[in-house]
Amino acid sequence: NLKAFPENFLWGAASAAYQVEGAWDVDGKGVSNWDKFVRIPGKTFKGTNGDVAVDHYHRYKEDIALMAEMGMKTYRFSVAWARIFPNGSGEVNEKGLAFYNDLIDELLEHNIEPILTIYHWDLPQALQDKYGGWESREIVEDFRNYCITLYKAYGDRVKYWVSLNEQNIFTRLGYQTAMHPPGVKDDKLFYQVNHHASLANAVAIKEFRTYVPDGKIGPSFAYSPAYAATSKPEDILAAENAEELSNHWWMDVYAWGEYPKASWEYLERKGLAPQVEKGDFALLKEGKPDFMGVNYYQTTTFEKNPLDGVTMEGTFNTTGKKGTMEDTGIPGLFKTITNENLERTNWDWNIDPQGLRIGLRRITNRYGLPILISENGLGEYDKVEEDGTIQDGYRIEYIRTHLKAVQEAITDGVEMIGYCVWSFTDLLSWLNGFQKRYGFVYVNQHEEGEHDLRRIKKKSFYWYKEVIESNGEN
Ligand code: BGP
Repeated sequence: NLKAFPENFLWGAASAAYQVEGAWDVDGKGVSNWDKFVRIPGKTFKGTNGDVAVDHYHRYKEDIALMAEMGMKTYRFSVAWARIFPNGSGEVNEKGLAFYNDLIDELLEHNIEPILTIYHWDLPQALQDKYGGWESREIVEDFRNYCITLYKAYGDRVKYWVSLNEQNIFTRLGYQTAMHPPGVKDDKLFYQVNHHASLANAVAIKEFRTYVPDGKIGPSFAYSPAYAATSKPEDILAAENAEELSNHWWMDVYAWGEYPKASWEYLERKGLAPQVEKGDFALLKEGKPDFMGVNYYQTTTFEKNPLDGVTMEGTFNTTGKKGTMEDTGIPGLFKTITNENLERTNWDWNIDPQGLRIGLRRITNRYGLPILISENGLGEYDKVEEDGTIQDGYRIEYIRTHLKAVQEAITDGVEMIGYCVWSFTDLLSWLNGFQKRYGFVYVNQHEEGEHDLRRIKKKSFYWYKEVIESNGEN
């Protein structure tokens, strides 16, 4: 017997500014690191950029009408920093502020609870140029100022806030694999950048208490629970090392203001531990979140990694062809392997609903914080049939099984705030263009050929509508 979903459970979907808005240079918006990065040849699938994306900037009313038709209770979106501060700091762009103002009002008019993500990867390029963006501590003050501006502008109406989206991913892809801006491979810098981002996260939360005292805020962490490849003790240790250095390294800092011990010692020995200044840990402890935002897509399975083994530089599958994922790891600590017990998508992401239940329980037991699933979903090729429909039964199956895992976790005692599917409409996949789709609503947007951006409800749209109507009983 499973417990029911809570009564005010936030059923929703999520997006990010760069992936949906388009209008990249409209109404005074400044250039972001992504606007620049996508113009470097070979960085994204067929050189796709977000200049237009799915043009949500101009079509948000149409998109919100579709959300309302579906009965969505919440919509998680992000603010483009460079719309508010074209140069990252300094003068506010009133037109940028007005856009999100209108978006928020439109959501509230349709009884959709806004969840606002402050930072979902698009950094004003001016700050990258000025002091290396996250590489400098200076960013903490600019981030503080940006946050306060948002709190003052929207804090009266927006009650749920996400501070940083997937700090572990944007720093890893930006500073270990060079797949995201600024396209660097530098392990030492990676940990330093993360320290700055954690400080910024803490400052965001600290200021939030003053400006939005009745709101709730937390980071969204990309949580991939670690499994051991075998029952060999060395593989179990590898999985523990990975859980600690790939997950607790961030979540412990969010929840407790501390880095996990063994990982810290390891990085110190290697000369990779970040430089910490006096007062940093006190500040980190002040940034305790109200909830842990969890973006869950898959688990990762680990085995022992020899001292001359693979590094974190290995790249992801951005080809859409199964079997093109590289193994990654830290020599001496752990390395990833393909879990043959699990199905995989065409992008080699394993499908593991039970891993979600396991992960939710681990977070609850370790941190005791309520959880918002801020992303979960299936990226696949979608096809418009001759009759104009999109039969994405595979997506329904993915979400249905993951929702069951959520309900099992609730039954296990996990406190859940809501569940945001990635994504509502199709949108730009950072490195995979428009071929890898996640939405309930198809958008006729492609790299080539005819693309009029029209919206088409997929089969999953009608299914999720019923899920929401029945509060998850469907
Ligand atoms: C998460 C990001 C999202 C989204 C999603 C799907 O890591 O927070 O922005 O992109 O992953 O990723 P992808 O588009 O690479 O399949």
